[in-house]
Amino acid sequence: MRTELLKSTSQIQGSTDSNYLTPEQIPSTVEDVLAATQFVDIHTHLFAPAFGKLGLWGIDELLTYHYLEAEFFRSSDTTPEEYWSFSKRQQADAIWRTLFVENTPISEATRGVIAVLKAFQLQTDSPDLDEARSFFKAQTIEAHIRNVFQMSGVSVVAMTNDPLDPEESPFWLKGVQPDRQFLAVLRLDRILVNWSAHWKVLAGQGYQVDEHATGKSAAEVRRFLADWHERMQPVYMACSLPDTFEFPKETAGNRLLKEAVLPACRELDLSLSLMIGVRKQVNPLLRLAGDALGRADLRALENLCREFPDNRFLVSVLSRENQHELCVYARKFNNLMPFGCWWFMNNPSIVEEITRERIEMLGTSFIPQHSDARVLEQVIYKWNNTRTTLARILSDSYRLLLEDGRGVTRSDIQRDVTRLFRSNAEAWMNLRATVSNSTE
Ligand code: RAT
Ligand code: ZN
Repeated sequence: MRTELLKSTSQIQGSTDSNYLTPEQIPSTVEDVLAATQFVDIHTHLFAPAFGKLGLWGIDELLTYHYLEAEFFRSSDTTPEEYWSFSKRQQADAIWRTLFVENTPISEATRGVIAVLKAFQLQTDSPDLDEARSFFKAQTIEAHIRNVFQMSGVSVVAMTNDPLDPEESPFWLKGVQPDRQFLAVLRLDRILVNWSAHWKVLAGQGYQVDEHATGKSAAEVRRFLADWHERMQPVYMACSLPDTFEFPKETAGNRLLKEAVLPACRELDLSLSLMIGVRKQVNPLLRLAGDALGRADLRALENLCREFPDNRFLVSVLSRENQHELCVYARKFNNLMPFGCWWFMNNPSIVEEITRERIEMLGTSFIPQHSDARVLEQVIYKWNNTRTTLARILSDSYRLLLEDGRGVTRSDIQRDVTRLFRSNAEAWMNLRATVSNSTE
């Protein structure tokens, strides 16, 4: 049956390429191409070595990832108050004991730690963390980064850089050399979502802004963005928004979005990334692990895409229920680029569902994944999992195409994988220009 299909494929006019793969060759070719292609990671919370201690890595950081902290409280009697009073090392020990020794680590986040230990040939069932700690202690950060990037098949990552973060901004103000592997992203949550708590910081820096973002405020925020653009050379601007986000609506954040951020993005030729659907601090006791999600009304996105055709929007949505609408909007607006399976969506079963839907509705015109890594070594398991899931999905897509009557070559697969995992991101981050600038 399959051979018959293949024969009929080669009889189609223009389909006589002898390089067409047989149905049996497709899965292994897809796997090979995915393994050999260097990916661009469009959203992480990693930092270049120049940012010193802000860059998290090693076993204690891996174990105290907030995804694991949330799981820890489900299986331990330790209260959040007690947990936060522990040292980082004690926290990591408690999480290891609870989630990895007393329970089997079968959740996505726990399996991730196991996969990282395995990647470095460390014991995965040890009762304590001694071996892992001494392994990581022996690494020097630059060489370790090179190794980790190579193991994860990632060539470049985008950071998340908040100019109003009191720990981060001093590095920028002092001057940081551009790093070809860690690209800056100007993050605007404090300005667009929490203006009332942060306008005074801008005012304190000499920008003439006021609490309600009236008068000169928008022009002054534009000046602030231009100054930070100069300092950071970001590859895009970004903001995470609540599920209640509405546009248009008369708020300080929306005024600054419309009159400062969107014009600045147009002028500087930068995309704006909107990550929509977070419900911050539904359980503040859990700190970073205390955020949840809500279904958003994506008409706000529709309005933005239509009203600002000269802006480009990179968009990820946190609610599973919003994923289908996002694909529909991407079909309507080519200034909208869906990216990644964000946070609570980044589990293989949901990634599979979302990605199949996106391929069916958008072909290769989207960015399937970002890692959102906060701890360096996480890129190893996150990208490995993405490759595994994508291999299955792409193989199925090519098999269906073959059954419909069109053969597939290795170079077709290479072109598609490159577009999905590199060139869409490169185009929306103006990456070629940035990389060549930083090497000049
Ligand atoms: O996935 C995460 O680690 C979240 O805590 C958020 O940081 C989210 O990814 C974001 O960028 O807001
Ligand atoms: Zn993030």
